[in-house]
Amino acid sequence: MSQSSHTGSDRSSVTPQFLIAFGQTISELSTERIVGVELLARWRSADGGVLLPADFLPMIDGLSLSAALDNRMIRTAAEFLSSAGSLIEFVSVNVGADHLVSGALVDSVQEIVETTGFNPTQLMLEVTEVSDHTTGPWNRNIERLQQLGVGVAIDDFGTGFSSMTRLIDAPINMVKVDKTLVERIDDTGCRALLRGIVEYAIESDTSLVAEGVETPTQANKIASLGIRYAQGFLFGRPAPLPTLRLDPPAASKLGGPGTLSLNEPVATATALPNGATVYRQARTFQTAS
Ligand code: G
Ligand code: MN
Repeated sequence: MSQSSHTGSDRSSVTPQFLIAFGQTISELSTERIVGVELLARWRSADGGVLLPADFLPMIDGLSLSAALDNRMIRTAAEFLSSAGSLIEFVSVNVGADHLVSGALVDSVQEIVETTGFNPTQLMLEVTEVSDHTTGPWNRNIERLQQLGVGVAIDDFGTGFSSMTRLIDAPINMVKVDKTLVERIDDTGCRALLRGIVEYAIESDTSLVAEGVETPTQANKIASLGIRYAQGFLFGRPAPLPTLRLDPPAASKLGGPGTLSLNEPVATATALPNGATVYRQARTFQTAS
């Protein structure tokens, strides 16, 4: 960065202190329970606007700054888990495939686990295959993360370079089915392929998340195929972490009747350090089949 040709104001727009973390919830379809939160990096620009990764990633040229962004988000995940970790099962963070393949990611994660003391089994790292990386380092570093207790998810599965052989060679913990496949859920071929992924997930104990679920119809079709988890605007839009609601919805998002579960407490309240109170309600829903 010291050799950057950016002007002063441009530089301030890519200075890490303007990084903010949004979160988007991930729900279990059968219960509509919120099981996880994906952290999404946003940058506050110099003029006060919010930049999406598509806007700022082109400014991050080179591995070292994008690795710094990954590490910063992993630290944010550790902080978030210290306040909300008892309410959810995991927090996921998007990391660069080059960062994973280089091995530096594993070293950083290990250092953050040691210095912050968060529970590594509550961290999921999402990686998107953007090119045909060498299999050896890819598999080895995934295995090292898993040995630390950290989970690995393949993001945007079904598009780009994500390949089936990767899944066969290196067992991962979660597959996130890309939004483009969710949009084609009525397509016979798409459904057949997804059924295959569901079989794979059962066989290898991999969690399946459908991404970009926007309608109750999509959610019900996804659920009936056997995909367990979903994420998308239907369940919650990305929002700044302090405003994120982790309690179940008051009414079923899938259109089924909501029923209170009688064998669990009606609600437990947890005070967060930011002063907000999170109510976790024991509520189960029947999904329309
Ligand atoms: O590649 P990845 O899955 O990490 O991308 C997450 C991005 O997808 C977020 O920036 C978020 O704003 C967007 N997103 C999440 N859910 C939906 C959705 O239901 N519809 C659309 N159009 N975008 C979504
Ligand atoms: Mn992601």
